[in-house]
Amino acid sequence: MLETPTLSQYKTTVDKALTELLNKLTDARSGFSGRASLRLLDSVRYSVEDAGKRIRPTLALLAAEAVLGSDNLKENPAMPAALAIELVHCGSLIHDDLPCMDDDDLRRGKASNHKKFDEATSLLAGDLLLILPIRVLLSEGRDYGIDSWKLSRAALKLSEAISSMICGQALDMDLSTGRLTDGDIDTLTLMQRCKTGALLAASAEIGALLAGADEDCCRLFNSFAHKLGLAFQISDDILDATSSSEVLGKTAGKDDEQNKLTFVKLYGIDSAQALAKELIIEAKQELRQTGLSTDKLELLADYVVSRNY
Ligand code: GRG
Repeated sequence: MLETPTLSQYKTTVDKALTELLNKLTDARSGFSGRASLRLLDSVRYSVEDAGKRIRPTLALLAAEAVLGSDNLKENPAMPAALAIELVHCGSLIHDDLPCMDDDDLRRGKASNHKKFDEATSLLAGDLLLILPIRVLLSEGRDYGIDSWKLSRAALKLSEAISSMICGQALDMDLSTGRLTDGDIDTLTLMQRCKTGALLAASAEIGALLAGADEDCCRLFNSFAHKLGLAFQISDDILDATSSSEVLGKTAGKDDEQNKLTFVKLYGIDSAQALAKELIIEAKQELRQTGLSTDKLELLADYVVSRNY
């Protein structure tokens, strides 16, 4: 991700920090050791390590930088949240690929978690990655010296985003199974706002919050990232329809195959593309007007719609 040298350092840093975190969690005192959980931990590691573009943690770190006016990555107060958020995201991908959900064999260029392990293990790995991040945020945050009021607000926002994702996924399932038949643009926008937008919005908002932003500033980052989230999802729909499984690292053409309600279906590729670009322009303008924009945040916003996987 974030192929530009300016942003690739964030993926590298997050990759390394996640491995260190998982190593720490497997330490005997953490409650995860013992033969019973070895397979489960392997499954978690499989879906967390060296994987993904790390857009959400990067967004959290960049929002914190924008508030602080400093880009010292080593001391970025959003790091515990950035890691927690990526863990949630990885868990959601494991669940999303299960046969009872989107039923996909390929993820991030390799076998999806239940194909590599088994359904029960993957279900549990996803479950663990739902609750573990709250613990990570609170305990790593405390070790970072973040005050408990900020941490509890961040944990609340993260748990709200997780609830939202789950509701968005439920709506997606209702639509794709035909239980809900009146899906229109409002339904689609709501579904994606919950399923994809909520975690991206929480990333930016929590990053800002941990850096000391006030309520108004947090709201602004939330709104900025929701626009990014919608553009991100529109791009995802376009890539699903136009790219290949090899490039995407996940099965292409699934939306059509599973009769999903998508922006491509409602608007067509060209109009969907134009809408995504417009959203990014609006998002960047919003941030600029308040003086909180940075070159890196704008680079990330552009990447959301220019990415090819
Ligand atoms: C267990 C937290 C949890 C949720 C269960 C399955 C589910 C409910 C929600 C699904 C959420 C989901 C998978 C939304 C799709 C978001 C999306 C387009 C993901 C792809 O994000 P990228 O491109 O992926 O950032 P990488 O692989 O780069 O990390």
